[in-house]
Amino acid sequence: MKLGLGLYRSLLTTENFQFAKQAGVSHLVVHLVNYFAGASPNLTSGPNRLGWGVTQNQDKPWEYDDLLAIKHEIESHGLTWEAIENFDPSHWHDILLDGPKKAAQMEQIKRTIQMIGRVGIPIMGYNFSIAGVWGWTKGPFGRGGAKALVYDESAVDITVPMPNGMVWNMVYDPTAPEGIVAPVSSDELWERFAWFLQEILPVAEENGVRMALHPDDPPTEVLRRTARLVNRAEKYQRMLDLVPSSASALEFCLGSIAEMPDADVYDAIERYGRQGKIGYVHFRNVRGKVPHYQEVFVDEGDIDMIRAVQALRDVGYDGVLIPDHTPEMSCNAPWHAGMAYALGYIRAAMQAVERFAPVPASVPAGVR
Ligand SMILES: [Mn+2]
Repeated sequence: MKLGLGLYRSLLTTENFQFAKQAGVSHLVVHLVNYFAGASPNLTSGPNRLGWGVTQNQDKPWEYDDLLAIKHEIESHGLTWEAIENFDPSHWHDILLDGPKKAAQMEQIKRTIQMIGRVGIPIMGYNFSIAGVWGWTKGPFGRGGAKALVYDESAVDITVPMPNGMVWNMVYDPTAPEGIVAPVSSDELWERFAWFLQEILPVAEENGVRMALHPDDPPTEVLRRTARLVNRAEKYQRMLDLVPSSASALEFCLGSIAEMPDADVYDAIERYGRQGKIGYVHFRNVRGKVPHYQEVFVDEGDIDMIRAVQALRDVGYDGVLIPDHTPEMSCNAPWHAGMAYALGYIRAAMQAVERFAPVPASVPAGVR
């Protein structure tokens, strides 16, 4: 298994590459979307029109030269670029919303996947979600007053619709006419998703890119009047069976899976790990499930993270683990301190499991 770190575009600096290397990281996951650009983030629910900010990249797809320059920069620090995380809402809003630009956006997404393959980035992480990540509150709710996220449906009206021009909790069209995004049923959402998979997976296969799907965060049935896709661990199987492909994989978020009612994280690792379908792992712990849970430090919470690492090892998983949404610690570098804490923990867990846990006889060959 490999230790990774997720970096936002604004964090792609020499200092942060050094920070990663110093923490024992070998692989990076990069977010290219400029969250919060040009807007203050909406960290609580409510009728805020901006969500995570405005993205106006409709006619600005990612470019080969940019990605190649980032790759060279990453590699010059002795690191490997494992995955891109998330499409820009500007690039695929009408694929999610079944809008008029759907076909044109699909063609561009295909060119983007071809380009990602040419650059040599093995995984494209994505989240096929209309409402996106929304409904939580950030505050000093963590251990010792660490800033962490709480999701509590008794405190938030999750039926508040999205304004026109928004998808995935970002604004792609600030000039959209007044109005709201129409409700979307589960059947409609799965139809749109099936079409997307049928279109993209052959291109991904051909270009050596794996498409890794993040589950719903939060894993409610419906959010802002739109259905959720993978809000139960077994729906990952539905997705894999819908359009079978070697390029179809999971951005396996331990935290989101633990938040699902009735989910068993270790069973899910076993089930999807045995199929070789775990693309990379979001390593995060949580206390509680929908409708009320709290994000916590990796060493507390409902998931026995050592057991999770052992379960990953037992299915022969050899991919990347990255910390996810780590609580922020009180100091001059709250994000870095939280990440360093989680990275140290994950590294220790991997070393302990490799040193002390017996290797099962049944590790399937060729599974990563
Ligand atoms: Mn996650």
